[in-house]
Amino acid sequence: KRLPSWWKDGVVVYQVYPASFKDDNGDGLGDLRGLINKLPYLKSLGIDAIWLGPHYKSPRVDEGYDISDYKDIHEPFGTLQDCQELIDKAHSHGLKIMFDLVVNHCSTEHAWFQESRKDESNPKRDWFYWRPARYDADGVRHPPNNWRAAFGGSVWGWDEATEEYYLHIFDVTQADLNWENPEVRQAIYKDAIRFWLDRGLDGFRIDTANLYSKRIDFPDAPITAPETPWQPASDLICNGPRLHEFLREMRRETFDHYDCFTIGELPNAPQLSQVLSYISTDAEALDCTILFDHMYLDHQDGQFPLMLTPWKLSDFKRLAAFSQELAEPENKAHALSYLENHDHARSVSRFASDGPEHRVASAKMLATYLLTLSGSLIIYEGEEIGMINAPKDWDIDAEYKDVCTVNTWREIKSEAGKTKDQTLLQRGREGIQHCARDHSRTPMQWDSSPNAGFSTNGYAKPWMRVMESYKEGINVAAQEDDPESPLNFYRRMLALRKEHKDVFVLGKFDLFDEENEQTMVYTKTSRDGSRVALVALNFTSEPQAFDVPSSLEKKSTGKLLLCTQGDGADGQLRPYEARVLLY
Ligand code: TEU
Repeated sequence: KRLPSWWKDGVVVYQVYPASFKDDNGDGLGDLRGLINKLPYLKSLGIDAIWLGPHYKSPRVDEGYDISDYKDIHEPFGTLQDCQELIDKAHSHGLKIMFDLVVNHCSTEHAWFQESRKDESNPKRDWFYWRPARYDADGVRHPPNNWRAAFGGSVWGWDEATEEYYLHIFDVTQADLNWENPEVRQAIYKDAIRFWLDRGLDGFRIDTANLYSKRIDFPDAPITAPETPWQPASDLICNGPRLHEFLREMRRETFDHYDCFTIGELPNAPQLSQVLSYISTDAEALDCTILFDHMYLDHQDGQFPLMLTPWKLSDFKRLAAFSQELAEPENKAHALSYLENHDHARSVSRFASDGPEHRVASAKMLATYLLTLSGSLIIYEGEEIGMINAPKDWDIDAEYKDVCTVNTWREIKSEAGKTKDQTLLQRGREGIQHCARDHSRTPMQWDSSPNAGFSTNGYAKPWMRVMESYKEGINVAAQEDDPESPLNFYRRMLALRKEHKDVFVLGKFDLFDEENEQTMVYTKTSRDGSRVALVALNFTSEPQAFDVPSSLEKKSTGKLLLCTQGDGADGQLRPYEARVLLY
């Protein structure tokens, strides 16, 4: 049985992307010392915990999601000793700290894979999925099946020396670990999990947690992208036959022995019953999940990832209601919400407006939404100052670094070159400019000094270009001094969330006017029914009327708890306004 849990009542987790948070040693890359020095800042926000993105030893082809040693730190980030100091200092500030657990795959530079690829009789050969080639009638070699890798191309990497293919769902340097082999599972539990929990870690955000078990008969995926040889195969890759067994075993052998929190990423798990089968307390698997569907509202991965598609507020609302449903007591589960992370572009740019006129209002409106949802939340670095997407004039070839963007852009250019399809090129560019993962990975904007004060050394060239928007008030120092800034709004909202925990953290979520494409109106009701908060959000640049649900009109008039624009006396919501009333 689990030990008592620090997260059970709902916590706010702040995600730090180590490369881009704060550079202390002046090499242009963030580091652990930079983060340690910023702990007082994080504490001042009113958050409960930190989730640190992968900081382990890694060639960083996929920014650290390609780990070459689970028990060591990426050298430019610091040492094991720095990491211990980070854990201890976070605790002394009253903050919990979680790391990323990336064990569906490891880097091909990991000693396990290096051994495995030596020869077919190596004791670690079976630690990865090695399969022979298929040959067609003309004797041409083909991979074992037609699955498309997440970052493009086949999921099978050819090994010249042993003349076999190995499986990689992501990049060719991210080899999938063979979870079917019990030795592999034990090695993961020991090196990647217990090693850190024994050093005082408070939990993990678990990368791609529903990929550990896949269809190992490796059938071909149905052809849904006929223009290319490689087919999307999520249904064969995710939620495989032994997944529940693996997740339960992992928990029994590791997490159950510590007071820790597990947030599992579940791509491609759209059904409530399926999600609950992983996160309800009865499931004894994960504590909660990162859901994905709302992150794909404005783009689709078809033949190429990142192709824009118009999104509807009504769909956004429906998905919000879906994830809040997890917080209903009969589901015996814990809800978790977020609008940003290192895999998605900035929410102000995607879901509201990042033009100078509306971006502050937009950031506060989205904050009001997120911070009034039940359960736990994740806030991503820079979200609290309303950081926006990179400007459209950034050259994709020069400034975008993400392996997914780089591969996608290369494929699109090559296809457009062959077919002379200018529209494809244009659509590809627009998708990247709006939705690429790079937008959330630019350096954190701390002040108005060169490069936004990201680096102690203003002359160091940051690993990714810094956005000029730091000169326009999107930086921490400028916002500290402004009571109306997004930063101070987040602080106030985090305090209000705690003060009215019964409605905001624990309350029941009810959506009104679901089909309205301009405003989002919902109530949060305390479980004893005695208190109700009405939240009204304007997602447009025009004033909008909103209706108070008739059930509330009968009650006494609501007391204005907050209004992000004006005095809240208008009958209408101003552009991108958020208003909360208490009944
Ligand atoms: O992401 C998993 C995931 O399924 C996606 O959101 C992924 O970013 C998308 O398929 C790319 O097109 C996790 C990590 O968050 C991500 O940064 C890693 O790249 C990925 O796993 C592999 O470890």
